[in-house]
Amino acid sequence: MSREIAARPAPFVLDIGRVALVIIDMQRDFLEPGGFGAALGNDVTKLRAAIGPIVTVLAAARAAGILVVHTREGHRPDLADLHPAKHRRAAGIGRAGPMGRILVRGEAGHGIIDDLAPADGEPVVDKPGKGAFYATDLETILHKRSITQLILAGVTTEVCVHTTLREANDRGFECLVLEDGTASYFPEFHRAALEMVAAQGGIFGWVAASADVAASLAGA
Ligand code: C5J
Repeated sequence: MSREIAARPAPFVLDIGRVALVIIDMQRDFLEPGGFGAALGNDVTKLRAAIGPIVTVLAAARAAGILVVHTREGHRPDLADLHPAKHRRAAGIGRAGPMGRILVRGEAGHGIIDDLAPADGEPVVDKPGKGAFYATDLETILHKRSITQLILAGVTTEVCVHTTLREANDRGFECLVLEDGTASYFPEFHRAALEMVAAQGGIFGWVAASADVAASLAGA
């Protein structure tokens, strides 16, 4: 069954049997004080605006029965999967903080915030990089379910959301990005990143409001 969602640069034709919601890195380490985002000098409160819209779309996605995938950026406790090049520019990774070792799997800070906790059966993809396809089994999970369309949400718009969007495009997925269900520590980067998606006839895909996406999922 297909439905149209109001989107930029053109309506998105949603194929309910082939779409997945991918929620990127809504982890305490990015959204709460004392984590990775804060260690890099960011105001983490700027990301909280995305939570409500994602909660709305997540509820609609679950009700519609579509695949929901969660991702988490982070590293093995021994940091064996942390490239020195990344470590040099993010020296806080692995250091002890109020939510445990920063950006390390199994620590409290690495976990997804309670509002968006994964439900039983929803795949959680752990990724060592910014993109959700690099060094993960995400592509296999999506292909096994015959997914061809992705609704992308999460943080941050210009880093992990964009990297995943670009990886997905080159793998042939149609991508719709939630304009209010993504956020950045830098509002101007958020705006520009969304513009980049829809510019040039939708060079990377579509941008839509969460309310419109949730309404389409609800009617599906
Ligand atoms: C960053 C991310 N910003 N999830 N990660 O380092 O966007």
